[in-house]
Amino acid sequence: MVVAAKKPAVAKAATPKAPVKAAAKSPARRSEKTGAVAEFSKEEELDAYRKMLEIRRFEEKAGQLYGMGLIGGFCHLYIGQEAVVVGMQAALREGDQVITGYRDHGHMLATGMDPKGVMAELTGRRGGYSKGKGGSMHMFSTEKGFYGGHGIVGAQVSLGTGLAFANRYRDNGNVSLTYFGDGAANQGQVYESFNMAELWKLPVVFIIENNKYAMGTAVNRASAQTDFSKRGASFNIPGEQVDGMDVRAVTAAGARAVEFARSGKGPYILEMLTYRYRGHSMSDPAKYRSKEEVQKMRTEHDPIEQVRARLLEKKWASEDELKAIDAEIRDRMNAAADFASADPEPDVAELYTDVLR
Ligand SMILES: Cc1ncc(C[n+]2csc(CCOP(=O)(O)OP(=O)(O)O)c2C)c(N)n1
Ligand SMILES: [Mg+2]
Repeated sequence: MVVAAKKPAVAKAATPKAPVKAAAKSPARRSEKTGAVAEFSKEEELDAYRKMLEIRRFEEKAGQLYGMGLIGGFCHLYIGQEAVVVGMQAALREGDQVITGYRDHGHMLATGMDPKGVMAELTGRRGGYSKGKGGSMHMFSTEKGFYGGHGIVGAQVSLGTGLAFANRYRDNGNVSLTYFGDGAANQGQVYESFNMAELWKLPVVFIIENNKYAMGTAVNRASAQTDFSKRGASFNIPGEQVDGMDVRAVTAAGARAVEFARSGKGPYILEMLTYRYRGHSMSDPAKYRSKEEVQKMRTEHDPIEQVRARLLEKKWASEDELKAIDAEIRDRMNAAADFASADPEPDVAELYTDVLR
């Protein structure tokens, strides 16, 4: 595979003057419904830049702590997929819920959970969201509307549908964002959930994060239907494919889907075409894809680079200003890591508290 020459491809693809032309290069990556990519204001671009960078820097720090032996067990990084959660979160309002699988740090940060509490949970410390007893895959914050963090592939889909059922029952107007992967999309309970969600017109948006792999298995080796936006067809659930590397496309599709669900029309499926740069978990031999493939996505489709290029191109921010934002975020993530390294582990007396027996 040929590696594309450095950055320009991203800068060019992201040039605001020619978004449609750029998107036409890979039609499958555009929102099927609208075709066009919504423009962002300066504030929206800066906000997306900050939020995506916060997730990226958090994850890089988590990767370092894992390498230092401070994080044990599994740790699944979200690097590369940041535009999905940041774009979707923009459509939510207080009271809405988010639920996902084990690749969950980005979702938590997007809902506004504190990086210190998330990092301290990764290192198994008292100040962690689950008091240091849950780890990477098991964190919750009802305050921020985050319902986990689930290690059983696909399990969150029926739970997320249940959240939507409760919303409907209580008639509170809230929507459940239920995220799962391309691999999880082949689980049986997903389809039982789809059936009930459409039958009872539940306010749930199913977001399938198609990052092209389930552990080391490529989508086309495991899925008979690789267009996941069509997976609800036999239940009459509408779906669309979205360029999950372009935060503007995600934001526009997210707003449409959430509005659809909130207005009582029932569930909606968004297939996010995205990519993870790191391994499945920290212990991934990465033999199932080439370095060139990863590099090509990084140089041509990186979600943060796209925003950065637009900000510079439109002169909405200077290199120095963007560097200052980055420095401030790095400081906060370093502080989170310091806290997560210094905070004590849970007391032995906590062994049986908060545990279902
Ligand atoms: C029910 C169940 N089966 C198998 C596993 C092992 N497993 C963990 S992650 C994973 C792959 C899931 O891939 P995908 O849904 O695409 O999510 P991604 O990791 O790409 O975010 C598998 C098979 C599991 N945790 N639960
Ligand atoms: Mg996957």
